[in-house]
Amino acid sequence: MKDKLLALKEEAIQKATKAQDMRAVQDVKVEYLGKKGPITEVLRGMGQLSAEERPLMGQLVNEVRNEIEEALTSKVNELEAKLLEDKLATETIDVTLPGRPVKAGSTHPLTQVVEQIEDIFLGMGFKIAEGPEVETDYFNFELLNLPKNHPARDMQDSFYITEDILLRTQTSPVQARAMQEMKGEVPVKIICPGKVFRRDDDDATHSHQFMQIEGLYIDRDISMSDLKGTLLTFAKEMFSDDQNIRLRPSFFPFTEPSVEVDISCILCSGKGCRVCKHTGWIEILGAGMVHPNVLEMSGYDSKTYTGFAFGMGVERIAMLKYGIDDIRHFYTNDARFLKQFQRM
Ligand code: 2U9
Repeated sequence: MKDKLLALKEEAIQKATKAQDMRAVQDVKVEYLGKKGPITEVLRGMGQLSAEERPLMGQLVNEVRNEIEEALTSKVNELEAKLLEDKLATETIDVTLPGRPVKAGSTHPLTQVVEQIEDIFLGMGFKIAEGPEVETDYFNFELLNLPKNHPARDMQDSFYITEDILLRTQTSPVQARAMQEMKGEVPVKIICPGKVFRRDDDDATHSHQFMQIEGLYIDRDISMSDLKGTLLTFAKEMFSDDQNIRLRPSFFPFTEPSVEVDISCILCSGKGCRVCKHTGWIEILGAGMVHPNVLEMSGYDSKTYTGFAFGMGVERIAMLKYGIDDIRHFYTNDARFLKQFQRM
């Protein structure tokens, strides 16, 4: 029996050593150490041995089994190491290969124009203020010298949520809020970019939602010439250094006097063309000196302080700067349009 066991051991170890893959190792294990294998059979026959022989044979069976198991484990380790080696050899990464291009998005052209305008005014010492898009009638109209019954408050012109709450029709309420927070302190020198909403039929030049940037500068001795200098600097930096501006009298309830501001035509430099309707000028914004009522209502003594304010539609500025002929391009998200504004 002892010889038989030793012969089995040699046979099993030889087969384990020769195994080419995990499957073959498993087969050897099942063949020699499995329930129906020869070693288990020897163990079953132990009962027929004498009391002296039994412990010796038991010890030998254990040794044989351990040695076979060791041979199997060592084979498994060897095969695993080889598998890893093969994998590393076949899966090497060529770091010199060009990468796959990542499709990057880009900021919306309107956002880009807002940022350009912000940079220009930040350079002149303005700060940026923001406020809610859903406003009360009080901040949107009342504080801006548009009392009840004013035609601009017509239900047909604005998106009312309740009788007293609406989507802001301009960013001016942000300035009114800023003035109240400043509690009569000066200077108030802010620009307010943001979305505004008006009940309008959309066409090539009108949109029921658009972006505005308004500005406000209140201090002692602020005059119309400060306004003109500020807007000329803006026009030169936004369009070109040889830009000129002109102010035409106008009317807004929140400013007195009020003006409309033109820039010399960016296409024909003032000579006259189709874009400027042969006038040489293009209107870009409205402005004026803050109405004394507006100053007083938000806590500023109109005898001590004066201020200027202006407002512009961002789409209009962007359309002029980039020669865009339809405001709806900004809101229909045609990738061919948007890609032209992709920044590298
Ligand atoms: C306060 C006081 C005064 C803001 C101003 C305009 C003139 C103006 C329009 C331009 C084109 C709006 O987008 S648009 O339709 N805006 O003409 N806005 S002065 O005046 C203010 C604002 C806030 C407290």
